[in-house]
Amino acid sequence: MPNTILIGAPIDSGQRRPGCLMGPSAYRVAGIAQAIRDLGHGVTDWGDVALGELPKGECPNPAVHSLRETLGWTEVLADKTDDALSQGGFPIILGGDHSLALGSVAGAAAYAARRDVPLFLLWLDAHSDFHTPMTTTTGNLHGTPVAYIAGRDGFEAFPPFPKPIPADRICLYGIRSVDPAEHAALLDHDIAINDMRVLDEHGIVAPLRAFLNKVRDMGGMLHVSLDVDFLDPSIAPAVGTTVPGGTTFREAHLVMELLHESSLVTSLDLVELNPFLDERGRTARLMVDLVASLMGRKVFDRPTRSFA
Ligand code: NNH
Ligand code: MN
Ligand code: MN
Ligand code: MN
Repeated sequence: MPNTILIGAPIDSGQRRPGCLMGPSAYRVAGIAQAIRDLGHGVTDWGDVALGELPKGECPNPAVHSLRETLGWTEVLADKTDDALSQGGFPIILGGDHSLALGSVAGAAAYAARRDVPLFLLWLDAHSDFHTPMTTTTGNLHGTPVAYIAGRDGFEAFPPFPKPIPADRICLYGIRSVDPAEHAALLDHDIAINDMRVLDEHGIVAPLRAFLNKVRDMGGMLHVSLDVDFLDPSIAPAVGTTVPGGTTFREAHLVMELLHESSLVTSLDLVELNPFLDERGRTARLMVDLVASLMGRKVFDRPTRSFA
């Protein structure tokens, strides 16, 4: 397992409720580095990324806010994520709202493109985040990264996405809130949409296995973006956009264990944690425990457990 590199991304600007910028501190207080070390992995904490001078940029949609901050974060996080991968590391980006994925996935895509390896994306989220800056009605850019990553038009203010991920290499998982404009656009793309209807019928394992098998067959890299609202609000209250009917404690751990057994995950975002909304740190601790499952923590370590 490569050395883990923690990258703090204290970002609030992709939405309107203050608090996500405390996310990186909450993960550190909840013991993320030690939890990973306890599993025998090396950990280096690069600290929190700072914004430099803001790039210029304009968007014709007047609803969009904080565009220049978002552009600034996108550039700097793309660079850091690419750097971490180029050093042979396993980057974990500690958010921060989901707009950080505009940068982290761009960085992973730039790295993958240079090495000529196909990049896949697993989006664990209640939301599809498939707006463009032109279609968003809230103006919150945390609702746009999947569209940027898939190469949709409307991101003219942003750096061109290094090598857009083809729709059939993107898997949305846990979806239960899609806006009309996103819905229409998703019908035009071949993205795997594992909404809760699909997961209720097929279970949490089969659709994920099918996607992971595809990643393996193509020798791909896999970026996982974990939004706190993927989880049911009853177990993860510290998020601004709670949606009922999310994954349970056990389902979420099972997803992480399958990801671990696959050995395919090459970078990870932890996003949308708002510690101001938490109850005695329980959401931050749950997210750290999920990371531990993804990195190999088990109750009982069976000597041979092949990933079929
Ligand atoms: N679709 C809504 C919007 O664009 C909500 C997005 N909120 C999220 N995404 N938390 O994960 O504003
Ligand atoms: Mn660099
Ligand atoms: Mn999201
Ligand atoms: Mn969400």
